[in-house]
Order: sequence, then C-alpha cells, then structure tokens
Amino acid sequence: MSLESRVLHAGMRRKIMSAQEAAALIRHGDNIGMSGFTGAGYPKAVPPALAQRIASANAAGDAFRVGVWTGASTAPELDGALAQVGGIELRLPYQSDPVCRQRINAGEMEYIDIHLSHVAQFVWFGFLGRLDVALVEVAGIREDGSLIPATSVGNNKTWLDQASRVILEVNRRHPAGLQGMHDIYYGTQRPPLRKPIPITGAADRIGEPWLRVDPDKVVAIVETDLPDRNSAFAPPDDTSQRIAGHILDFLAHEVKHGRLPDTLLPLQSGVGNTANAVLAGLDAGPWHGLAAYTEVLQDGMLQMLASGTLASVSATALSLSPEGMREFLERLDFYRERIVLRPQEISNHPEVIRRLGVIAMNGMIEADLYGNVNSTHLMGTRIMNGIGGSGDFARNAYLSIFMTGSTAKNGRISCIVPMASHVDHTEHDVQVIVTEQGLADLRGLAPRARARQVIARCAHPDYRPMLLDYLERAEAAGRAGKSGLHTPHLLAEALSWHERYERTGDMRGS
Ligand code: 0RQ
Repeated sequence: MSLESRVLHAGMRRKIMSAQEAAALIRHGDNIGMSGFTGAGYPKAVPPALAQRIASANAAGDAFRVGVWTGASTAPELDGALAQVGGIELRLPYQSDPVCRQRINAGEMEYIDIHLSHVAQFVWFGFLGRLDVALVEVAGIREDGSLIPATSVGNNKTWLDQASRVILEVNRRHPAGLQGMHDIYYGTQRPPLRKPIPITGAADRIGEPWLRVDPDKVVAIVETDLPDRNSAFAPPDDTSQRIAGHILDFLAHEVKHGRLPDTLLPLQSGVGNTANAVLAGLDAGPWHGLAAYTEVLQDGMLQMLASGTLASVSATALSLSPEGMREFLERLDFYRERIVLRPQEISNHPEVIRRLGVIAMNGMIEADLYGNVNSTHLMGTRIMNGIGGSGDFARNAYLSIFMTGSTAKNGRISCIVPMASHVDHTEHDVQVIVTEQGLADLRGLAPRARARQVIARCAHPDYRPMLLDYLERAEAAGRAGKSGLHTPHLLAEALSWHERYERTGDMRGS
C-alpha cells in the first residue's frame, strides 16, 4: 500500500509534516492524551522528537514539561524517552516503564494511578483539567475523515473528542486488514442521562468500526512505518505452571458443582507470564467455545482462538510477542471474525463485567491473611506499575482470582503477609487467592477462617509457622480484651515483616 493511500481525506493530507514539525506544535505545560495500551498502538515518532525538543529547551535553561495521559503502558520510545529527559510533569493512568518508575519513586514525576475504566469519564467530567493535545496513532484516514484504529483503542475516542488540538500518526506498518475489528461506541452519556450499555454477550458489537475526529482540530499528520513494542514472553516456569494447575482444577471443580456452566463464563486475564501460563493450561484442557471479555489479548488467547478453545475475545488492545504478531498477520481474516477491540471505558465497564459474569484472573504483589490485595506498591511505598484494569474487573467479576508466587527475591519476601503494606483490592473484592502452594477459596468465610485458609493453602512453608504464630497471638490479644476478635491484628507488629525486610533484606530476619 502506498503512503498516500493511508491518508485519503484531502483536507487532512495537507497537514502531513515531519515528527519534528509536529512536536514543535506542543507547548510547555500542555496535557497530552496519547494513544497506547500495553505496548500497542502508541505514537512512535512524535514522542522521541518531543523528547529531543525538551532536552534542547532544558539545555538552554528553559522549563519544558508536559502531562502525559494514555490508555495504559506504552514503550521506551514514549514513556522512556520523555521520562529520561525529565519531560513528564504528571503521568496517568498506568505505566510499566523502568525510567518512569524510577522517576516517580524518586519524587521527580507525579503519577496518578486510576482505574482504567474511570479515565475517560474523569476527562468528560472535567476532573482532570483541560486536555490540550491528542496524539493518536491510527492505521489510516478514510476519505470521509474517519480514522481506522490501530492495534489498541484505549482512550483514543475521548482524546480525539476532548482535546483542542489533534496530532495523528498514520502508521502503515499496521495491516489494512485491521479495519472492521474495532467497535467504537459513541452512546455513552454523562449522568443523569446515562442509558444501559447494550452488551449482553462478550462478542456483541454496539458501535462503529471507525474513530471520529473533527478535521478542523487536526493540526498535524505524521506518517510512520514502525512496529509495536511486541515483547516476547518467557516460557512458563514451574511456579506459573503450578499456579495454572490450581486454577484449572478449581474451575473444573466449580463446573462439577454447578457453580459455573460447561463453557465457563467470559474470561479476563491480566498481563504477564503467569497469566499467559494459565491461558496455556486452559488451552490444553477440555474446554471449547469459551469467550473472553478482557482488556489485553496476549499470545495465550490468540492460541486459544486458533485451537477453538475460545470462540471470541473482546479486548481494548493486542499485546503480542513478535511470533504472536506474525501468526496474527498470517490469519488476519480468521482473527478479525473473532476479535472485537473496544474503547477501554467499555472493555472495562463495571456494568458489563457484572452482567456477563466475568472470571477475573490477575497478578498481585502480596495478599494479607484476610484477603486484602496489594497489586501496585513494593514494601508499601514504591510503585511498581499501577492498578490498571485489575480493580475494574475484580470488583465486578463473578469470580475474582488473584495469583502470585508465594515468595519473592529468592524466598526473602513472603507474598502472604500479616497486613498488606498497601491495599488496592479489599477483602470484599477478592474471592480466591492462588500461589504455587495451593488455592484458597475465601467465599463464604469470615475473617479468621479466611486467615487459616490463606496460611494453610497459599503461604510458603518457611513462613507458615510465622503467620500462624502471628494470628494466634493476635487472637490471644483479642481474647484478653486488648483488641477486637473480628479481624485480629497486633498493630505494633502488623507491618514489621516489611520493616524487617527494609532493614535486613530478609523478612525471616536472618
Ligand atoms: O521485582 O524484577 O526486581 O525482581 O516485584 O514481580 O513476579 O515479576 O510480577 O510480572 O507477575 O507482575 C502485580 C506487578 C505482578 C502485575 C504485578 C517484585 C519482584 C519483581 C515484579 P524484580 P513479578 P509480575 C490487566 C490487569 C496490576 C495491574 C493489573 C501488575 C517485581 O500483575 O502490575 O493487574 N498488576 N492489570 O521481585 C516486594 C513482594 C513482591 C515483590 C514480587 N511481595 N514484595 N517485591 N515483587 N512480589 C492489565 C492492565 O491493566 C494493563
């Protein structure tokens, strides 16, 4: 396909320019809504050019910082490049970039960690202030000015609608055959005018395949030919495989007892190697014709579509390895029939997740005895990535499952602790906790029974006696009338494991 054929709207064709010229249209203090979700569909040319501009301004003694709002994580040439030059004043809603992480934890960059389904509506409500620029990657511009979305949808609809100026990157590396895979819903309203979101099946299409933009707001178009991040997955390790095994046994058990149908319920899977291992395990199991209502489509789900284990996937982004992307491109027509890419306010919509009865499976950093889950903060203070969509799904799921290895850092950290050092998902939103040791089903259990279940099933044997000792002493303190017995704790000791790790490098204190 020729360069011109991707920008078919005559008026917009006149706005084609270089990445440097486009970056020159961005001003110090601008808030920029950028496309991009888990390394897919992010702008690839203007952010590095902007980073250069910022570096030059800084060298000349001029301040130049911008607000960066995205769908979710992007890639080194966006988050990494801008954070490297100290160009990001404030970042939201999810990142996983090492340079960003370092800057945020050093207090050099502000970060607001927001539920992914909340971002668009917070912008419509005016909660986040003005949006100056939309910087959005697309796969093409049609004659009527509508835009063919790329490999992620994220918050692009909202950025294009709300920003005063629009910069488009038209990336011809994306296959033309992506057209028709997306479902952009324009029916959302603000309260009190809201109507039900009319999705009753995971694969339902309720919108249109293109993004709308007011051509008069478009100030620049940059043509590119660059690949998405496409990170490779590690082969599943022993821990991931054992976690996957426990989850698969549990799902089969739930089917047997009539609490799940034979075709399960729509699956949501977090990102990463453990999630991918669970999907591989499901693919090897007896299931056929399942659905996924999730945020990110990883290699595991592509494989499940190919084998027929999954009949359809609804997501907001692809996050494929180079190999996964090759497979996707080779059988694009097959996958287009089975994949729906939606805006993240719909892929993660609480109403739809609750209606469909999603089975949510997400990673975590630590859980405490009572089932409170920390997904975001190492030792309670250092951000890792962000809550992402995990809260959107966990809070509204039919079944909410959280998983982790029972220990981290070669056994020096227990991922089951007396009290979570930060809480993203409360005990009320967590039904199942899984480690390689086993699976704790917390449904229908009061706090002290939950604690015994979590210790017996999930804790590493090195830490099990320590946890039991903590619980028994907390209960004794309660019985002695020193504290409550509903959720027993020793307040002076509850976070001492974290404090000990910070001090000695080992929660066991050796
Ligand atoms: O650090 O690399 O320095 O050793 O934390 O740990 O085991 O690599 O974790 O890749 O499975 O991600 C929760 C972060 C898990 C992820 C989280 C240290 C450990 C390592 C990472 P090192 P792993 P994973 C949909 C769903 C929130 C968003 C979400 C996540 C590093 O799943 O970001 O779910 N979730 N979105 O050594 C201190 C502990 C630790 C610990 C591990 N207990 N204490 N450090 N580590 N456990 C997708 C989206 O929303 C986009």
